[in-house]
Amino acid sequence: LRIESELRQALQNNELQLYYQPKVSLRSGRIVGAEALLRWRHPMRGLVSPGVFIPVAEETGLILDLGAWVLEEACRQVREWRDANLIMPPIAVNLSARQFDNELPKRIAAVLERHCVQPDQINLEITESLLVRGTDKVIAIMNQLVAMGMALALDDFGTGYSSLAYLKKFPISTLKIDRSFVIGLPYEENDCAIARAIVTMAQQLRQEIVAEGVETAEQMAFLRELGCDQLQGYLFSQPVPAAEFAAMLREGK
Ligand code: G
Ligand code: G
Ligand code: MN
Ligand code: NA
Repeated sequence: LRIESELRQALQNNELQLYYQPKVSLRSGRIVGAEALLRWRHPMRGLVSPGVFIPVAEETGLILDLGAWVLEEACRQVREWRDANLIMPPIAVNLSARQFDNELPKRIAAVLERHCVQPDQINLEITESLLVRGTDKVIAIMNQLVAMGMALALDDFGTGYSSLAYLKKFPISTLKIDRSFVIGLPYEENDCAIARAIVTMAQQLRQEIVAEGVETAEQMAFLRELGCDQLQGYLFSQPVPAAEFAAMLREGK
């Protein structure tokens, strides 16, 4: 309960911040995107992890206000970067399943318009739980977002209940292999088999594939060999504040 009320205040007191973690092309080694990740600078507790407060926000419904703030802030930032003449790859924001209602496409369109941001500058990351609830209504909302020009990525792939059938039904252009399967590469046979299967399937479905949580050069080499498109992880960079991310781009990374 305390976290909930403090989180409400955090929204008003500017205690929230977005960090950006680069996504890197395995072909060119260049930054080709970033994921925006929420951070909370609590005046007493210091940096509070989203692993702690996102579940509370999900439970209480506060995730709707947080999610709206994240979209607004990401668009504001993209606009600021553009005004500074930085060429930005797409920035991905995480969407909670709870944000997925009929009004979502309209709400997102309004935020994009307010900041004069093109829809292909913002990607949306969704989780498998949304697909499992996957009614025709959810598919219709996704199709509207895609029709607006937005790309959808499926986060944490492999940890939930999604199957081949789901992947065919939903207009998803990118799969993100969950960190838990990347950890054991290239030494754990099971992780290798799972990673190989996911990449092969994604290629057949013409989806881009991003490996999460890449920490070692060996993992990277294995993923490149498999034909994975992008990596995200500490090997290249942790999530960093906006100014640091912009500096990385300026250095031509
Ligand atoms: O950044 P970190 O690995 O600590 O994030 C922990 C969890 O919080 C991850 O599962 C991540 O997806 C989630 N998360 C981070 N930022 C956001 C956000 O803006 N919205 C939602 N819904 N989840 C987020
Ligand atoms: O659930 P989601 O994939 O949105 O969350 C991404 C989370 O993974 C972020 O909290 C981020 O800080 C974390 N993360 C990103 N790269 C790495 C990594 O290489 N190793 C580990 N252990 N965590 C990572
Ligand atoms: Mn994510
Ligand atoms: Na993930």
